Amino acid sequence: MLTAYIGLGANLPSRVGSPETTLAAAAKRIESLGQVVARSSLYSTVPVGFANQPRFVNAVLALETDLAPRELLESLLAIEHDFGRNRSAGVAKGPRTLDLDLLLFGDIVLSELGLEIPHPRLAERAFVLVPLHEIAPEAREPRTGCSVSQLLKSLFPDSVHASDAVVQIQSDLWHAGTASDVDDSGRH
Ligand code: PH2
Ligand code: MG
Ligand code: MG
Repeated sequence: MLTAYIGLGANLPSRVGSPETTLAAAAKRIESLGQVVARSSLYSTVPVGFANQPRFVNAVLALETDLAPRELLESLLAIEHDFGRNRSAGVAKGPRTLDLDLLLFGDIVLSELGLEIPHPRLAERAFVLVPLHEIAPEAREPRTGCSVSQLLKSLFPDSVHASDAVVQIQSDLWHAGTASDVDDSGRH
């Protein structure tokens, strides 16, 4: 059993509703892959890489699972697909209904076709590091041995809170999900 940290992101509505609703429903689906032991808050984040698109909603979950890396990846891709993610139509780093990224998985270091663990851009991305830091400041990036807390400090030597790049959202819908009363149609 290993702990996986999974990044969730969305900036377009899906069949179940707004990005916030999609993330709540996706989190519920991820619960079927093991035990979700922590979930960050939701954050409204400035788009990185392709500026002309709506702000994202991002969050990170901790999942304890017996799945192998490739099985976990395939399961995450299936959930993305279920919420309308269409990889063939999109711009790289462009808008999407749901993105699920495997950020860390125990201390596994792996680089295969379509699967790199830890996530190669983890240390550069405030929209990943801020929610990850909220739930796992002591987790380590196994390639460098750096903790999430150290990575965040290197990215923001001063304070991340001074900008509007990553802003925490209060969401009853998201927190209601911890009581497992949101189904994947987005209804309570
Ligand atoms: N995902 C990307 C590219 N840019 N920007 C934000 N704010 N949040 C994301 O999840 C995101 C992004 C590629 O997956
Ligand atoms: Mg991504
Ligand atoms: Mg992705």
